[in-house]
Amino acid sequence: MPKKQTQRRTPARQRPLSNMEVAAALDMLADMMELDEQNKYKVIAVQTAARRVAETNFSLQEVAARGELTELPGIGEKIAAKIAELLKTGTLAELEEYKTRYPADLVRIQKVQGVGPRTARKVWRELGVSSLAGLEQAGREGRIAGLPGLGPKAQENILSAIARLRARSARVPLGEALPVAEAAVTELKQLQEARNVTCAGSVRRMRETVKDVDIIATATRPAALTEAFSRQPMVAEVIGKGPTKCSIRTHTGLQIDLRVVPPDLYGNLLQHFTGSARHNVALRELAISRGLKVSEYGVQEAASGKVHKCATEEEVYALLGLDYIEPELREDSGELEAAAAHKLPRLIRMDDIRGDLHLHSDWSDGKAGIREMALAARAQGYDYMAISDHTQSLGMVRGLTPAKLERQLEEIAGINAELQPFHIFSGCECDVKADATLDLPDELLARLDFVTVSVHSGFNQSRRQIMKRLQAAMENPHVRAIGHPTGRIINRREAYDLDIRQTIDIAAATGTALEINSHYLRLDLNDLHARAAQEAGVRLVINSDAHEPAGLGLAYGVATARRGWIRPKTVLNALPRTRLAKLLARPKKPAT
Ligand code: DGT
Ligand code: CA
Ligand code: ZN
Repeated sequence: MPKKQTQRRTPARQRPLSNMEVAAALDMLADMMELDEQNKYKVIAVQTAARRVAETNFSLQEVAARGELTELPGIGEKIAAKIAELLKTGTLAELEEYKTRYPADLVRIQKVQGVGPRTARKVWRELGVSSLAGLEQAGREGRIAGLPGLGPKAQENILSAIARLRARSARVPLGEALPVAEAAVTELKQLQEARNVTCAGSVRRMRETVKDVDIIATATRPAALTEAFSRQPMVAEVIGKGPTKCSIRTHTGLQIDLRVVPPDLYGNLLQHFTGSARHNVALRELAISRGLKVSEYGVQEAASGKVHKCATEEEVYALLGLDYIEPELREDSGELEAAAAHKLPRLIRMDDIRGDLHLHSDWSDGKAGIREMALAARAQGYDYMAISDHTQSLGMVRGLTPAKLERQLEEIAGINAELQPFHIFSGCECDVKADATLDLPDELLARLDFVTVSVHSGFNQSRRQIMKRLQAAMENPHVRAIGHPTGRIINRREAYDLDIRQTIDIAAATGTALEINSHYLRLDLNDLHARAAQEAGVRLVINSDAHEPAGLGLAYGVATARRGWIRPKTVLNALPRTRLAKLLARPKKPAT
């Protein structure tokens, strides 16, 4: 027997699949189902399960052994069976069957923006293309343009989408990293050797994506802490371990670097490892101009050589004559100058938020009734909310027709009578259609308290047409806000081709608010755009876009706002209920 085959026959799996590997197999299955144009909801169920598995911070093997897979959120009988099969055999028969029918790389082709399953199968059947590189080459040679239903324009779009895909890094969305980071900090704090434990790096600065998680700790016995950390249940692999450092990879695939530092330097080191690198460089330069040298070993007086060790970050900044700078602002974008001049903004905080003005219910694609959403919003401590269900022309969703909206208004009035002083503002998330018309008649929009308009179609339109749509929406006197204004999905979809400067200017001129959508994959407006909007006098609204009570959180949106230097008075849903009601009772007016 040839040597190659013997090798292949060595036991298929000596090591059980990690959660990441199970998630990857489920993702692959979902991709194959999509390629095969299986039922959309079934695809989504498998994708959701993959995400749940990827987020799970304990060993699935043990859960499966106890027969408790179905107790995990979002995992039903059928998917539990698939996971069990993967854990037991290392493979999935259903997935293997798909792989006999389609080349595995074809799923990557369908993910190129503007391609999709049908075109992917077409280029494979007609051109024999089954990889991204092959698709790119076919495009360069002009062969895509010759296919039925495609043309030179489509070919050009595909080529530039591939280029963007290539440029995209492997950074993890904050919403996936932060829960893992927080769990790690909690576990570390419970170890008896631990004293202070804090997240540092980009996670602490709440960047929308992160490369890894950095944690700084102090300990009674540092080596005992790194040793104990390396043996935590969340650890899938120890990358490196020493007496004061430990790098691990969790079951979710994320890397965590733990550094144990001396207590008297905790402030210096936390400051150093929080970064950003650019903030630190600027801080060092500023220090030099004041006769000081800043490093992870302390703040040194250049003249005398005296070293100040700082147990807190506040001391580090104070020694340099600076006000304390919140981690979200540490990006070298004016924060040092502002801190020196005592002009840092009072940043918006979670407890400034009084309500949520973009919520869905089961009147469109939400999972809960209006009353249930209202009770959940009230339980968050909010004083008000707006119901903003999708409107009729949005394809997959049973959106609001004028008749449905009339009935919804009656239901809202009833619930308001019951729940006052908590208040539900009526509204909708009205589509602005590809032709720049709104999806519901003006007479109806005029009767709603808070109309948000969003772009949900025609993502590939020209900048001119996109701007025409946004302009038409904002110039409508009944439209109070633009939802997820750029349409980007982090790591998955580029923004449509809008002119952000012009969007902000029109928002200012018309008195329309722009949303910071708090979904961790949206987060648009982003930090920089939000800051520019605030400077132009535009109001922002930080919304969850929740489709169920569990989706109500605004933490990522508020973090984005803080990174954008946003003050409470810029934020519409930081207004008390009566002031917001008054504002909405009056016509929109331009920013002053
Ligand atoms: P990322 O890429 O999402 O992990 O971003 P960070 O900021 O967490 O970067 P990371 O993990 O490479 O380093 C953590 C912190 O350590 C960083 O924010 C500042 C500090 N640091 C790392 N490298 C340098 C450097 O070359 N110069 C300075 N001044 N600080 C650095
Ligand atoms: Ca980092
Ligand atoms: Zn939307």
